[in-house]
Amino acid sequence: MKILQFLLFVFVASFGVLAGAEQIRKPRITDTIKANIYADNSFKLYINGTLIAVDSIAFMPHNVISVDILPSYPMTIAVMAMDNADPVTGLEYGNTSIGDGGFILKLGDGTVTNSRWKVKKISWGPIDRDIKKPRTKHMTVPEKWFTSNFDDRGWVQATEFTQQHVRPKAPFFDYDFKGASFIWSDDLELDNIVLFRRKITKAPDGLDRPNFTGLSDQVPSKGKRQKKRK
Ligand SMILES: [Ca+2]
Ligand SMILES: [Ca+2]
Repeated sequence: MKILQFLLFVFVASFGVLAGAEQIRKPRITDTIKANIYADNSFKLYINGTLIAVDSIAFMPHNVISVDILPSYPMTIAVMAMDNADPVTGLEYGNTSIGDGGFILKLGDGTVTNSRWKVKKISWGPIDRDIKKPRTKHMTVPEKWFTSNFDDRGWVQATEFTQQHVRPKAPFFDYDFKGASFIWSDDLELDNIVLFRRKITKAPDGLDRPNFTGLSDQVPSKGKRQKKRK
């Protein structure tokens, strides 16, 4: 009988260990990766259907947004990028000139912008570069365009532009964008609002990171306590 009790104890204990192994721990700041983003002139960034970052400056000066994100794969990145342009004329600086766009992103897992990203133009003008009688065209933004399951097969590949072409301003050079390319639709000047999408199936740097999806639906394990600093 005692042997039976012992076997039962071993079984229950093993089950507990196994269950504990599957239990998610609390994520730490070291589990996050940095997202560096620069847009001429502004952007909204969604990851896996959730709004993650918004450019804090709509027009000028040109700025970098650098935020911590908690990655989970597959990762669908969706961006609305906007050049500064009057919606009626497509022009800027008091309807006197055609401005140009540009978008670049690098994540701490090695994800970068390039021509593998998909793009769709939403708003463009002045049509035919006619500054005297400027006209613009606007498409309806597709419903749920930023979600993981959205079908972007009808979108085209983004066009890469050189750094010399986009001419990023400070503080672009203070952040890590190595390996990333500036992207837009094929018309950097006339297309004023564009949408981008890219699905990353696994981290480009090959690192195996824990998946903290659904963290709020369960009790995380306590894990090792970190020593308090005096
Ligand atoms: Ca423009
Ligand atoms: Ca611009």
